[in-house]
Amino acid sequence: MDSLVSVTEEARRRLGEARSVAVLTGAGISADSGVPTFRGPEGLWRSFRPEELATPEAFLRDPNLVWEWYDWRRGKVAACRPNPAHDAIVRLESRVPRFSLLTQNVDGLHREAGSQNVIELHGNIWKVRCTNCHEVGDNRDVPIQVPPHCETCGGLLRPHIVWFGESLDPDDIRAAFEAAESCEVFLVVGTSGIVQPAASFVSTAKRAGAFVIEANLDPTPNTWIVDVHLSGRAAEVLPSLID
Ligand code: BJW
Ligand code: ZN
Repeated sequence: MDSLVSVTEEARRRLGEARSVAVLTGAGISADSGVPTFRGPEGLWRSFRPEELATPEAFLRDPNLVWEWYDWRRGKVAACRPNPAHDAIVRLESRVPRFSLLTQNVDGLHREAGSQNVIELHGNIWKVRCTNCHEVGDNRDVPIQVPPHCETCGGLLRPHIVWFGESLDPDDIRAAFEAAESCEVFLVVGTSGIVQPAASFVSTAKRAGAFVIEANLDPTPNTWIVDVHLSGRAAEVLPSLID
């Protein structure tokens, strides 16, 4: 039977030798910074119903309610800093010739840590989009005026975030699948692996021949297809895997 040490060593060796790496992250990597996750015992979906807050229908019904929820979350994220897992991914990017970071997180902590080639699949909590003229802009107001309006046309602004039932940016999806299909090592960190299409990048990478490493506190639906599952907190597992 493989010992934990040899499995971890194999993962480290593969990552150390790879010339192309793609990383997929989820809420678990930011949990160590204090950002709430969605699922699990302390996840947001324990206290809030996604269909009332994270769908276009919910926003049409009650934009103020949705904005108040985002205002509360923006306040929480504003108090959080990148952790050693975000920092380790920055170091990984600096030494790998072809590197892509695909994140489902909207908190912006990867860029704040210094990651360069980042695709924010589900948008960014510090961006707003006009429902009328569709212009996207930055807004870091905490608290934000509820509801906020577009400076250009006066239209109602919404969070620049991908809600359930909405399509991800087609260019992002294309780039993400391309990264998953062409990398030698695919590292998936802190995601429950149930939200599509992001969850499917893991099996795409595996099918295309990548060595797949998962780092998570718990097993996920992806665990049975990955080559190595490293159990633990991202802020501890990633630095020891990457450095
Ligand atoms: C740690 C840790 C530590 C904790 N260290 N680890 C195919 C089949 C079925 C359904 C669909 C399908 N295709 C599309 C759908 C519908 C839907 C979907 O996937 N639903 C599923 C729930 C079944 N997908 C969509 O609607 C997507 N759009 C789309 O596909 O458009 C085309 C289409 C539409 C409709 C039908 C068909 C096609 C859009 C998805 C947008 C997701 N948006 C959200 C909310 C954004 C709001 C916001 O942030 O304000 O994005 S949902 C929420 O989940 C958020 C996250 O990015 C996303 C993923 O969550 P994540 O990151 O995995 O977090 P958690 O909390 O779930 O897990 C945390 C993990 O970390 C756990 O595993 C812990 O163990 C671990 N952990 N602490 C390491 N310290
Ligand atoms: Zn506008």
